[in-house]
Amino acid sequence: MAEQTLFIVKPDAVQRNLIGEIISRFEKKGFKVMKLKMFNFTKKQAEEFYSVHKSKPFFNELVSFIISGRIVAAVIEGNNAIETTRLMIGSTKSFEAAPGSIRGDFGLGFTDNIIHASDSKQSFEKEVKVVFE
Ligand code: FUP
Repeated sequence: MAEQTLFIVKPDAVQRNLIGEIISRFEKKGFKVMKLKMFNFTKKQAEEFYSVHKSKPFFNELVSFIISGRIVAAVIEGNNAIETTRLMIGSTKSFEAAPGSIRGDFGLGFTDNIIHASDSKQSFEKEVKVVFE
């Protein structure tokens, strides 16, 4: 069943010229790129985007990082998009992420962990509004 999800190439990956490499993985897997945008989050947008983490001790660090440079957001579509994309990005701590996953292949960071992807339909719907509307 065709489903959509959203991912963000984070500032560390944009800085390291990994935009094409990352988008390419999703295209090769079979997903269609439906929306694509390069921009900087305002602080307000970033706080809204990450509002589920508002009470967490790492919230300020997370917001500072995501606004620290340009990012690329994409909406992609394909079978089982949300779950499959989460598998493709790998676990949150890049230094623990499985080789073969995006985080596992390209980074060692935790806050600076290359890529974000929606973790549920509810997150996708909220995130797509913050980024594209
Ligand atoms: P993920 O969905 O894999 O991006 O991970 P989480 O939703 O658990 O966390 C969101 C972001 O917060 C992650 F990209 C990394 C960052 N984070 C920290 O910087 N410190 C923490 O202790 C936990 C998460």
